[in-house]
Amino acid sequence: MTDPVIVERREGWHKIFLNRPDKLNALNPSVLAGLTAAFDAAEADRFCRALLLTGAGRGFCAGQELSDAIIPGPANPSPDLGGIARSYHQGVIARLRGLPLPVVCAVNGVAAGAGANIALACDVVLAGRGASFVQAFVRIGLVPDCAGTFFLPRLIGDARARALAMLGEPVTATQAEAWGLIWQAVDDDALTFEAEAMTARLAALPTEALAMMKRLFDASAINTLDAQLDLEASTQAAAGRTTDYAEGVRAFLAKRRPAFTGGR
Ligand code: T3D
Repeated sequence: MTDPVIVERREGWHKIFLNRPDKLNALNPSVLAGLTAAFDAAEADRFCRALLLTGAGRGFCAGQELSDAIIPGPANPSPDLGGIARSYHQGVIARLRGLPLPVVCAVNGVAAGAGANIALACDVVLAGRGASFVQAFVRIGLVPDCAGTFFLPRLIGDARARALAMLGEPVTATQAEAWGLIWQAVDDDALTFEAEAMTARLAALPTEALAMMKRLFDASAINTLDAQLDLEASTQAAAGRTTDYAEGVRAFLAKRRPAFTGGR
C-alpha cells in the first residue's frame, strides 16, 4: 500500500506530500494520522526549522473522503460527524498552528472543504495560478470545519467569508492573493521552486522568534489591545534571551549577514 503521506527530509526543513493523487488527496483517517505523525517528526528533528506542505498529483486536497462518508439512514439515523471533526480535524489544525516552526503551503491544484482550510491554517500560502479554493461544505449540506469559520473572516473579512461559505464558489489563486486569503499566486510551473525557496529561506531565519510570532498572531485574534501589548512585552523578553538575537545584533554591528542557528 502506498503511504498516504510522504515526508522528504531536506537540508534544514521537511517537505510533506498528501499522497492520494487519484482521489485529489482526499482526507481519510490514514492521511490525517500521517499528517499528525509528519508534524511530530518535524518537531522532534532538531535540524528541521521549517515545513512545506503540498499535494501529490494535480490537486492539493479535495477535503474529507466522501466515498465512506457516514450519512443518516435507517441503520444510523443520527450519525456523529462531530466525532470525526473532534478526533481528526481539530487535532490536525491545533497541531499545525502550535508547531514551533513556520509552515509553508504550496497549493498545487484544487483545495476543497477541509483541504482548503488546512491550507489556510499554514503560515505562508503560495498557490499555482491554476489552483482554486472551494468552501465545498455547503454543496453537501455541511458547514465549514478545520477552523474555516475562524480563519476566513480574519483573512478576508466577514462579508467575503460568509458568501464563500454559503455559495461554495471557487476562488482562483489570483483572486485569493488579491483578497489577502493567501500570500502569493505564482505560475504553476514555478510553484515548486518558489515554495521550496520560501521554505529554505524561512528555515534560515531565527526559528524561535518565528515560533513566538505564531503564538502572538494567534493570541491577537482574541486579545484586547492591553493584553496583546503585555504579551508582546513578555515574548520580547523571551526573544531577547535567544542566541539568535545575540547573533542578529552582533552581525548588524559587524556589517555582516547573520548566521542564525534557530536554537533547535
Ligand atoms: O464526513 C465528514 O467527516 C465530515 C467532514 C467534512 C469535511 C469536508 O471536507 S466536507 C467537503 C468534502 N469535499 C467535497 O465536497 C469536495 C468533493 N470534490 C469535488 O467537489 C471535486 O472533486 C473538486 C471540485 C474538488 C475537483 O473537481 P474535478 O472535476 O477537478 O475532479 P473530479 O473528477 O471531481 O475528482 C477526481 C477524482 O477524485 C474522482 O474520482 P474518479 O471518478 O476519477 O474515480 C472523484 O470522485 C475523486 N474525489 C474528489 N473529491 C473526493 C473524491 N473522492 C472522495 N472524496 C472526495 N472528497
